[in-house]
Amino acid sequence: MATHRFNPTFTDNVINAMGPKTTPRMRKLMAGLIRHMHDYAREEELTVDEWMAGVQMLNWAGRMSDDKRNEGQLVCDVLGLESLVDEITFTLAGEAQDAPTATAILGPFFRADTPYRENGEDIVKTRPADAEMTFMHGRVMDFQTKQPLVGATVEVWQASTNGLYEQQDPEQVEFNLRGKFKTDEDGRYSFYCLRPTPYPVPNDGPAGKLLELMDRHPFRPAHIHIIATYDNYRPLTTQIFDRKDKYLDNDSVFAVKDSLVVDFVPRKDDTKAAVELEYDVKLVKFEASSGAA
Ligand code: MBD
Ligand code: FE
Repeated sequence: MATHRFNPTFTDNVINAMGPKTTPRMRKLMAGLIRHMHDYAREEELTVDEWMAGVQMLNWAGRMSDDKRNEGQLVCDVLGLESLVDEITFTLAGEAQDAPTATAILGPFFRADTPYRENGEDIVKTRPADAEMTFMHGRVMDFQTKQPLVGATVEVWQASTNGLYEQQDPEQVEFNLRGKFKTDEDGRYSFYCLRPTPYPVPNDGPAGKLLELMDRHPFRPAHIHIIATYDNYRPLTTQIFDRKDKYLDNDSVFAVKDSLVVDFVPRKDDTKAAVELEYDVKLVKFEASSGAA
């Protein structure tokens, strides 16, 4: 059976070492992981030095990670794994013509404890000199009925124009460029934010090293992160991207989807913002879902 010149029973021995108390899912996931890792090592004839370089990368990612830095996730992101898992998990929801809002990856800069803010509030608490202020607004609605969802939560976060999220940057006040909003009686949310700008993912760690070794740039297209939730609806994690951005076709973490590309347009009669973005979020009710929730 083995088409290679290495010990033909080795991989099965490792897989079969799992005991009877392993859950079926764990047995399947680990067997697949072991089989693919071993096949990979045999196919590439991975040397001890090359394998150890990978181990050092993993250890480096671990040492670098804390509550402000998730390097393991970023390594997965530059290798496309988080975007692939996102696609696998949400494929059924994202394919129809009139589709619910598509998902995109969470990324390493989400913060669980972001405060609620009032609709119309400015999330730019530390304002960069080159800020292009944006009024973002829209509705959250039921994907099928198009009825507004009153009291839905819309959580957003974005990097500043220097390419840093607030937890990466001691110059920004805590929770700058983050906020949670509740939709009003018409299902509407609104806030002022920055027009997002493209930036490099942190490349001073193993993710950056991997990008360099693969001769790839670290840039992400300008984006705003969104999580929208409502009782009995499938929670949505996504990102929206500026159509004018030059990195749409080569995002360093492979997260762009056509339906998530949006247009910022000039805003009239508002001294607080030069551009605006209207964006409606369409959520899927759990019972109405055809796919795996
Ligand atoms: C980001 O800002 C981001 O959104 C993702 C997904 C990965 C790295 C940096
Ligand atoms: Fe991001």
